[in-house]
Amino acid sequence: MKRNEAVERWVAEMAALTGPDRVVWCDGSEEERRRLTQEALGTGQLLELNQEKLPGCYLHRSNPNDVARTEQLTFLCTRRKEDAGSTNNWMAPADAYARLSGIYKGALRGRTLYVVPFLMGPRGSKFSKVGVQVTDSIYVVLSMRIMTRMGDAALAELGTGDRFVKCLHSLADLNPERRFICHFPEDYTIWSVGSGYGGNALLGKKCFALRMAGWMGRQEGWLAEHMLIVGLERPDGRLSYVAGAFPSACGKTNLAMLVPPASYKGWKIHTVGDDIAWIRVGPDGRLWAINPEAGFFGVAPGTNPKTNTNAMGTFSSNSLFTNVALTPDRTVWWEGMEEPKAGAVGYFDWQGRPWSPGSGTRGAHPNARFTAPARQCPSISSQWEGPDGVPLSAILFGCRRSRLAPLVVESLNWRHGVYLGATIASETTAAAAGAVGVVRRDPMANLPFLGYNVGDYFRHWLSMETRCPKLPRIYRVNWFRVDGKGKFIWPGFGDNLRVLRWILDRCEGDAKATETPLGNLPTPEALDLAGLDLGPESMKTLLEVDRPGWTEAARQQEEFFQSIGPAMPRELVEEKDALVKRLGSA
Ligand code: SAT
Ligand code: MN
Repeated sequence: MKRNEAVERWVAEMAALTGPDRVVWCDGSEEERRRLTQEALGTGQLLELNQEKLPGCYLHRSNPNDVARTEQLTFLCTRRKEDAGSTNNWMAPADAYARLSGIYKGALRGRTLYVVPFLMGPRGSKFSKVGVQVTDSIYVVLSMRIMTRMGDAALAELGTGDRFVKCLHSLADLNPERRFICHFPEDYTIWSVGSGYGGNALLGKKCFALRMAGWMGRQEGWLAEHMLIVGLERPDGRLSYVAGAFPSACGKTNLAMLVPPASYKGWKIHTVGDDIAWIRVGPDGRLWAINPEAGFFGVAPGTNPKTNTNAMGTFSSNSLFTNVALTPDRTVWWEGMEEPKAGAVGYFDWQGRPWSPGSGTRGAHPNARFTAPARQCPSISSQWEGPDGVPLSAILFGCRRSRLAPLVVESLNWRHGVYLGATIASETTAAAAGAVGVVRRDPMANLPFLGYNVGDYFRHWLSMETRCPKLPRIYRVNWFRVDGKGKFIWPGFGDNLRVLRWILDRCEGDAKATETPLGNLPTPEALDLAGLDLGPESMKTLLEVDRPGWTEAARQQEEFFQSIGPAMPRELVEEKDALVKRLGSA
């Protein structure tokens, strides 16, 4: 491999700061994977799973204090505080560098510094971007190997250039008091210390592909979004792609690889991505999306052959499992899989403690994860590594709301669609540290991952109207309404295709809708409900427009918009005012 002086210089600097015993450059080869795996098995960072049933699969148990993203310890370090905006934690760059340097200093004494060049986006795509992560965690190296195009492939793409994102990572002492995830977009730099967990430590993912790329996209005229990408093919061969933003742990992975209901003969699903989309205006004037990642970092609990058989197929080999339970024959188990017999012996919980099913404690952590190569997905699209990506027919904004938000709403136009995305509120999940089930604002399901001021972000979304002549339509969806007993009303999973079908039909102009104050809702007949056990009462709830509820919601939106300050675009405040007016005129 040809040497890249800029990378070498930066690695030398990071080594001088952290003081490792050894520096190892990763090339991404199979031999290297084997060697690192052996080493991690030796230190106990990985445990071998049953190699007959799960070939190439290993279990990792993280420190129990380090099991989810820590948003309160995540900072944007821009020169001007306004550039971080009202929703991000901010630290002055000089302060952040000084504070974290103190923690990194000598932190790798007795350890190895691994150098991991990685590519976000397909090889040979002009939209792809290179990063180099240095880390002291083999688990991180092996995860990056699955989640990105790692090693020589990335250095080849960089050539002799010096435009790469510099990612410094150390577990240090895993002390939550000394844990920081800092982004310096002006310097193309990410510094993360004190955590080995996914979104905190695999720096190509949320830190680069959303926060850093968001910053770049704003300057370069494109969008970095927390979205799945999926192709839907009808029996007659028509194929349309949809991108969908949903908060963490709200079913993006399941939707990206859904299995059509039995009555949908001839329909095919083409998975392109399950978490992140980089979206640009193509030469044909449409929006085109690539998936910058090469793997899936999915929530394990709840995944089973019924809810997501394609995920089960994807992680059946060459995958890592984090914080799941271990079975007597050294396979993996989590809540939502078939319950073993109560009192069965030989199980271990996610912390490695002897555990028995039915004991009343959890086997897997609620945010337990699988890390699996996308190419192994049975429903992977033939286009998933296409250098130009795929053209989008519709954009979904999803939320998890047990009340209020209807099953699906079509926006009236682009601006209204941006408003629908900007005003998402969703119940929190175990993907981030903190309380679960609390409704919070999550604009574009991207709140935790914004790389700049949320007001400027809204403006950037609005500006697509002038940049893109053939915009896709925007829809807001909610699969999570519950009935009086707290049970989900909509069956979800594969049956979500019924809603997507209405959306595709709308985009092609032949499905019925009713205009409501919220936007266009399907008429109950326009949704295909054949074979579902859903009475008219249930459908009424799923498609109701709760005027008092939305009037109160609009008031809360007003507060949110005001909290954004001067960067808040007036257009979205006007959209809210227009909603209030529509709600008032019965
Ligand atoms: O750990 S990640 O942040 O990558 C997963 C998620 O919360 O979406
Ligand atoms: Mn995510």
